[in-house]
Amino acid sequence: PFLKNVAKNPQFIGGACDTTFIDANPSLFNFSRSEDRGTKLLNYLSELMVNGPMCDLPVDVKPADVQPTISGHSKPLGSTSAPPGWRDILKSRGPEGYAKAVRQNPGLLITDTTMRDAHQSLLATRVRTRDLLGCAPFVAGEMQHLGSLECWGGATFDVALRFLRECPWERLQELRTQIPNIPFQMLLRGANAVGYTNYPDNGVREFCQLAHDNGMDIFRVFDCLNYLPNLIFGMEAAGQSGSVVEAAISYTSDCTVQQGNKYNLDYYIKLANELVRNGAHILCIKDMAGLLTPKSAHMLIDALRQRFPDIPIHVHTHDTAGVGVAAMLACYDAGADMVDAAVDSMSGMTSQPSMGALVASAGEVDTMLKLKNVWKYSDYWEQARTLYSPFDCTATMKSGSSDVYEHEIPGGQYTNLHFQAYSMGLGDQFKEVKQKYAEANELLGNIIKVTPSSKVVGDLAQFMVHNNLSAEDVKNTAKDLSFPNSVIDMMQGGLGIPVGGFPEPLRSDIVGSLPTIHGRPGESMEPIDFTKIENELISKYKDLNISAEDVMSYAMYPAVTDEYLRFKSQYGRVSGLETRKFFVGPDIAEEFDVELAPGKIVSVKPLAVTDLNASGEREVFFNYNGALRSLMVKDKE
Ligand code: 3PY
Ligand code: ZN
Repeated sequence: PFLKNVAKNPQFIGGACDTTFIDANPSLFNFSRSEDRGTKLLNYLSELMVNGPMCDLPVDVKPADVQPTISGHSKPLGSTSAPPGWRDILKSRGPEGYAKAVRQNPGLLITDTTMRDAHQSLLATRVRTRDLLGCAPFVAGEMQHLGSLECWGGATFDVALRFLRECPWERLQELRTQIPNIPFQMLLRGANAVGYTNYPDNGVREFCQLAHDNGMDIFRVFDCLNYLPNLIFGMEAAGQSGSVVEAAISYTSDCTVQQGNKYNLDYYIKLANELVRNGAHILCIKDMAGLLTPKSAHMLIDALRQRFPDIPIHVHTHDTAGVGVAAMLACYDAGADMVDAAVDSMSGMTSQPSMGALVASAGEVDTMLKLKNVWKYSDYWEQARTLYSPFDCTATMKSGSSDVYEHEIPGGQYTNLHFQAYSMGLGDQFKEVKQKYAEANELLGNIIKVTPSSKVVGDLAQFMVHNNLSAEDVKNTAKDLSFPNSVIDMMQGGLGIPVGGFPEPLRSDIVGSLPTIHGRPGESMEPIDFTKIENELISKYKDLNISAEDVMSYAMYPAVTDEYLRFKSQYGRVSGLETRKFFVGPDIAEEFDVELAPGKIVSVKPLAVTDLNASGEREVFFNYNGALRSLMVKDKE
């Protein structure tokens, strides 16, 4: 636009200009409103430079100024040159054939959770697609014997749209292109899909199909109450898409305690039996809080192995108490085929146990992974992690803690609650929150606690802390208390029913005259009208190409997706920006390239931000691809 303005200026065309020409002609910088990608990008950068980060940085530290690198394999390999991996087996033999091959594999397969659960548990789920892609060629080229790569689902879907302003579907597509040889695995919250409440059946079915069509291979399906109808429904939705169905039993309590424990060994075996009968390709024990000890892990896996000799068993855990590697080795010893690990620099505490430690302990031959590659991969993440230091749980959390055996808080939630308490300078409150969490769980009938039921228990615990209520107070005054909505909804049956039901009279006291849902909630919900959503989005965002994926994002998260599309329409695609610049903006005089669209690279250098003018604005000057550009930005201070 600057060049165009100059070219149209009669004084310039007439040659009558000197070095004061620019100063004397401020109108040269009055650009007509341009919709081009570059202008949108500069809009975004200048907003950050004038008004600071658009999303809250919980800790007052800047992301590091690093470009994470990995030795060798910096370029995508492409589907023909990637070495064969387990996905090639899946593609040629189908889900049953893959499951059979996993079961027949004599060693221990590792699922790498670095790209999903590890950063969900340690870095508030903030890792951007760009930094996942930075190590993707290496993963495809050197880690091809991973049994699977958990890289999608859980909280990543919501956080990508809400905070990272990027499309989760594009993440899946781009990772798929760069890692064609390792099966991708996602976490599906059963009838809650990737959300926090049950969705209508057609929503979950269509979601699974679209995820499969975009490259997802394995769905780990769980239900937050181990409610069988929800689990079976989620399994069917995943299976109908053509994917591998990994049916997950959420693990709680201590299965070695048989008496007076509703979650004893018998409970798990009966549930496993139902899941196997209903078409699971793989059986998973999902230990979301990290409660499995070597003893309980061995007992549980041994019992399942004896009972179900043909089905692959996959175990997921968190290292909160510090026993993760030992527990996973016990699982291997008892006959598990696959366990989850996170690369060393993204492991430990509330994340998964260390991949390097597992490979060293189980053996390179057994795991088919080379330690030297794990270390290179870990080096990458050690650098990449510093880009997320404002979100890193180690700002407040210095270790794991074995009191998880008492409160049973899942890994990701433990990090959140810890951070909330400590960042308010109320470290003491965390102890109280943990105590109340255990009490709230008992009040609600000792339920399975994993997203979203864990959030309900957490909400009740915080409600009790803030209102200074004991469990007895809650029971005695339930009719008069204004419970959090999540608690009321769960008591109405919105998430399904836990084993043994919810305790009475508390349930009735909380629900009062509100209706109760009978049976599987999704069944009685009005189907999602995808055509209506599509039409609405097309007419609202005329400048965007609304895709089936956008429509699905909207169906899952209407308000969040609406805000994401509004952002995209205003600022364009920001996923090409380096992470530090995305979060806090660039420094003055820092020169950098941005990939605006695949293959379209532009060069940017911020030159100056002016003082505030009379209308409360600042002017931000850039050198953009060699041309001078400036934008006026309202200072919100
Ligand atoms: C999620 O649902 O996101 C989880 O990670 C549960 O463990
Ligand atoms: Zn987990």
